[in-house]
Amino acid sequence: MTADIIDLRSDTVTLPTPAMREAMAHAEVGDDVYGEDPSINLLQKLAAEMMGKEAGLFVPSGTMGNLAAVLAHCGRGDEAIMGNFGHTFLFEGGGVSALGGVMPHTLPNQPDGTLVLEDIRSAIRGDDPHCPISRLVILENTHNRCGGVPLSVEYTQKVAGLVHSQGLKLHIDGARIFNAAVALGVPVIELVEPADSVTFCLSKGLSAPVGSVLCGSAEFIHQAHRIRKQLGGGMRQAGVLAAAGIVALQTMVDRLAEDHTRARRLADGLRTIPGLILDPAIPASNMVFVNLSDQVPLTAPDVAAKLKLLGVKVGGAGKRRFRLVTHYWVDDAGIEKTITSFRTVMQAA
Ligand code: TLP
Repeated sequence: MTADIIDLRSDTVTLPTPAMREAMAHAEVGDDVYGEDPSINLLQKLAAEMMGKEAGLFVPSGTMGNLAAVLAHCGRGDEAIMGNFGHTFLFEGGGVSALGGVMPHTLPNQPDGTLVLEDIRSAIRGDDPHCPISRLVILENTHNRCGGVPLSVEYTQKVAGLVHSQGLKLHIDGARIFNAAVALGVPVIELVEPADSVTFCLSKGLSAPVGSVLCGSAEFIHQAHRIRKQLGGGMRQAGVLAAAGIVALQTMVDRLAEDHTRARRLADGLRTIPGLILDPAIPASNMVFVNLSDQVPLTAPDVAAKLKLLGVKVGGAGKRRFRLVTHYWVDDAGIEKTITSFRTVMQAA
């Protein structure tokens, strides 16, 4: 990423840090399908310890982590309860249905990313041969589409209590669980303790080039490991990737607070520009959502194209809505440049 291009489309655009490249160059590797890649084994151990789970499984993407989790928890025809704005429902290619025959049962996500407990209770089916079997509930933390909001420990515990009392399992799509922990000021282990499984991503705010880790009980991970092989995710000498993931976990977690501070600064600046309407809540983590007011004669893609000419890339989230995500490769000057560029484009509109 060159410093003159400010890329706020996502934290997935982050490049590996120099320390990661160094670790990758010297990574000890082996055939991971035989369980012989020391770097992957170390990453999985470290990840499991950080999540307070028995075991971890390195997967190429968050999508595969969530898919392997759903397939490990559910059988064909079973139902997984999830938010209608959840990433698994909206943005994972329908994989749970296409590859697992699992039925998504969507419930309305509230603006704070939660599912209403009563909605979950009513969605869980009784023992009736007419109905699919309710097997799993999925929460997303932080919740991407709901503004990057974190879900609290208390809420997660309540959902887990309900879910477990009915014999279901709880999976957390924790692609950005470290952002949630940092935003809430709580240990990540507490956020995921109530869940049976969690996927978290190394390749978003933590800046590793590739990969996510799925964590859960040893038995669950044994099953997920088989499923990863079925999905074509057995990666051989992928320790070169895991080595970057280890650096990510060891050095990149605490600094996420800087991204959150910059997201607030960005929101404060954009709020002052006529024609832009910011979501009322202060950004809770690293995402800023911006709408164009009805008076602006341009669409979001028009504005994004003009910003790009000024060296600022923003993500579309609808015809009149953008998503801007702060990360390691956007510094204070990048935030100021983004605000100035938006002002220039909006003044000319
Ligand atoms: N999210 C991407 C896009 O797919 C939208 C982004 O730019 O934010 N869970 C959550 C909550 C995610 O936001 C994402 C990626 C994933 C899972 C999937 O991760 P990958 O891209 O590694 O498959």
